[in-house]
Amino acid sequence: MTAKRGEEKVIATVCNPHCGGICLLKVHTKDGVITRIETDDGEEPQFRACVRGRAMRQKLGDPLRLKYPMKRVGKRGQGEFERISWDEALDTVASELKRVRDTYGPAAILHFGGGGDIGYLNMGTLASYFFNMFGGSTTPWGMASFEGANLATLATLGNFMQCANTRDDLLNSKLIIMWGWDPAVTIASTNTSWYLVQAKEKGIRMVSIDPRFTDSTAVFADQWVPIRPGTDAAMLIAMAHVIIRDGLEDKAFLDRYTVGFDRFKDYVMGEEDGQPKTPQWAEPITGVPAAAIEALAREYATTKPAALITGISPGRTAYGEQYHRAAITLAAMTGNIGNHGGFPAAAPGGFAAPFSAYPFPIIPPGLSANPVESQLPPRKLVMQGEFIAPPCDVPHRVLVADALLRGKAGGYLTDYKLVYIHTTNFVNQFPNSNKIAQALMKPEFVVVHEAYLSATARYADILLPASVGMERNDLAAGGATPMYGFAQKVVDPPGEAKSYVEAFTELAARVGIPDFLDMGDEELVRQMVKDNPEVPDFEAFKRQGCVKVKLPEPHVAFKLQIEDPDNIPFSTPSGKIEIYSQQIADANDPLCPPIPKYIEPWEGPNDPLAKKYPLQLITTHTRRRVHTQLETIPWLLELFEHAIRINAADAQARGIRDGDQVRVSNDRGQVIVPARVTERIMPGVADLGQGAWYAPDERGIDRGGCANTLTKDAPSPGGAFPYNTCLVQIEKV
Ligand SMILES: Nc1nc2c(c(=O)[nH]1)N[C@H]1C(S)=C(S)[C@@H](COP(=O)(O)OP(=O)(O)OC[C@H]3O[C@@H](n4cnc5c(=O)[nH]c(N)nc54)[C@H](O)[C@@H]3O)O[C@H]1N2
Ligand SMILES: Nc1nc2c(c(=O)[nH]1)N[C@H]1C(S)=C(S)[C@@H](COP(=O)(O)OP(=O)(O)OC[C@H]3O[C@@H](n4cnc5c(=O)[nH]c(N)nc54)[C@H](O)[C@@H]3O)O[C@H]1N2
Ligand SMILES: [Mo]
Repeated sequence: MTAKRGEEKVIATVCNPHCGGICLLKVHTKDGVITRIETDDGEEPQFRACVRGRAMRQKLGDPLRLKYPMKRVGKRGQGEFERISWDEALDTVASELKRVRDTYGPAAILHFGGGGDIGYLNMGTLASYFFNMFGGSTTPWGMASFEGANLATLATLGNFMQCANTRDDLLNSKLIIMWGWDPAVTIASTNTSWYLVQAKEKGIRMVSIDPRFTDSTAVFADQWVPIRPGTDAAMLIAMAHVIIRDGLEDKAFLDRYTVGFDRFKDYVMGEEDGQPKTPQWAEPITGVPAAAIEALAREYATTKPAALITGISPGRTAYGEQYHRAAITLAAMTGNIGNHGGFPAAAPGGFAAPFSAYPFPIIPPGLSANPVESQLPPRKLVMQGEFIAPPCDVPHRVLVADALLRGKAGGYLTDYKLVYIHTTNFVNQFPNSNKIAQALMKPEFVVVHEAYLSATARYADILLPASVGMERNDLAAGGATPMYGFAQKVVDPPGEAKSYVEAFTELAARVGIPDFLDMGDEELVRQMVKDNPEVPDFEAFKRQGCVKVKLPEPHVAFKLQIEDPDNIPFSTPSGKIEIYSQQIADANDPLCPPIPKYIEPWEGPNDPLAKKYPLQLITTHTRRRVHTQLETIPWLLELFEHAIRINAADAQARGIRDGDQVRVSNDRGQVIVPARVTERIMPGVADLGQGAWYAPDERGIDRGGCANTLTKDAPSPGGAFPYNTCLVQIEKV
């Protein structure tokens, strides 16, 4: 760094480690070491960092950081490595890539990435660019966070990335329904909680629908409605029944802006299948009293404007896409789309503001296609305007372990021979960790490009050490609170760790990709904002660490379509909000119907498996970590104990007391963790926070308490990841 020895420097940067927030950090350094982190105390809205952002300096110096390239010395999976040079590491990776491509074809290279530290340059897009230029790869599809929401929103509203109002618009609501949404913990865009505090001060009523009495419920809500996981579509559809029965639907809105309401109405009222979807029908399914469903339905339909904020977690269930489709339909029925104070009931973290940055300008469009995919027929259930639309024969991410294990013989496109994993902790974060760990023993060669000795890194043949935020430059752009962040380099990475830009540029040269990138990361950030009127002064952007985008009024998604429907259609095939989706109908899958329906999830209370495993497990995002990241930070370990949270009645029936060690198990695996006995979760449901580090002992019992040791590796028909559909038993050990 340029400061003199002993001199303190303060550098502005942003923190965006995949929590959905982008916050300002003012980082004090001395002699190249971070000494203190402050946050935004400037003009409103301030992008104040949370406890994780302020603890970030312990992340950089973590003893589990990978500092040097390494090669495996013991058996794969044992985690024994020996330091090698970058030259040896890159030469080996380059020759293996070429060997596998030339021997088996590029589809035999499975490239798996995409989470991590999500700046534009380091989120994995660069890796896709590399593989596309290299001749292609198999790139599994499906977004863990919200694939169900993606399908539902594209099908119904024709857009996914821009379907949220900016958070300041919440102050225009008269009723806010937090449906499976806990922004006090999950951030869901910087400042969401700040606006909710203001909404509370303003007296705006808030209701929380959640199996847990969350921190957001405790702080913001006037009412808590506990609901059985995976049954949200049933409650929403029963609310639709009340609204139709009482004639409360906004008929003018439905006539003008939607198609297919009559088909939905027939289903709801029982014309289609003889079963009216009344609150009494939904009560035994959802566990929510019919009177509460009835009251909320009437309240939502008669309080205008009202914001139904649908969290994405209820959509991470079997048939989770139906929940999102039903919610958007309800927002349309009440005329709460495109108006101030309403909300389209689509994925809430969307990129709300009319940003110019989203396309990744450094990738020439013609070169960004994957040659392996261009040759395959399209998937059946691809919606018009889909952002990433891999064809059929490319495995869903939930099925990668199965694809590796069974390959061609199991009906997959090919036998996968080389796996390149980056920006994701595959073993830990995808369903059925034991199966993934087993599957990673199969390929001929495994590269893990990582910053930590993660559960996945243990399976590498070659480990490439990556730098993390604050050790390199990157661009971040925030949605529901509009801003750009300069994720600026503050200190050097440890040892020989390198940024993606450096590593892929060097790897590209070795495999013979000419002109991959000819500039460093700061210059790339400059290029990305070059023509962006919202970032007129690059030097000021760098100095201040962020640009707060000032909008003349809160941004409301789909306002233009609602104000001028004759000239500005929705981007659906019909130009309208599609309650009935012909695109979905064309795929002809009875388990993904063209109107939103409640389909009983597998591994629910009525599944025969419930006799053996009677508790429904949910796997929430916790305040102590971001997925598996930050898990080893001592300050954060003090904040929140990793434990299974279980209702007092279920604990008592099992002789479990608060703090007891318990075994949580099903046919896929076992974890041993402490139990927290609480009234803050409904009976019959248990919560094991996702992201704890997978650590099987010699008997295969996961002592780290990773949620995915228990979850099932089956995607929902519409692509949703069923992380919250999982039956378990809990017993005292
Ligand atoms: N601190 C922290 N913040 C994060 C993350 C993190 O790891 N840590 N991860 C970030 C990422 S990538 C994402 S995608 C988001 C995820 O954000 P969310 O998906 O919103 O987070 P979750 O904690 O899974 O779930 C939110 C709430 O939904 C409830 N819930 C679970 N299942 C159901 C259900 O079936 N029905 C209903 N009604 N409610 C249900 C849970 O009890 C929880 O209170 O969070 C982001 N923010
Ligand atoms: N049971 C259960 N499982 C879940 C969820 C759930 O709700 N329940 N949520 C799912 C969701 S929403 C998500 S988004 C996923 C997240 O899943 P992942 O993205 O796999 O989770 P992370 O722990 O963030 O893993 C990112 C990895 O990238 C590494 N990394 C960080 N920065 C860099 C970098 O610049 N370069 C490289 N190469 N590596 C880097 C980190 O060290 C870390 O190991 O988890 C999913 N898994
Ligand atoms: Mo996510």
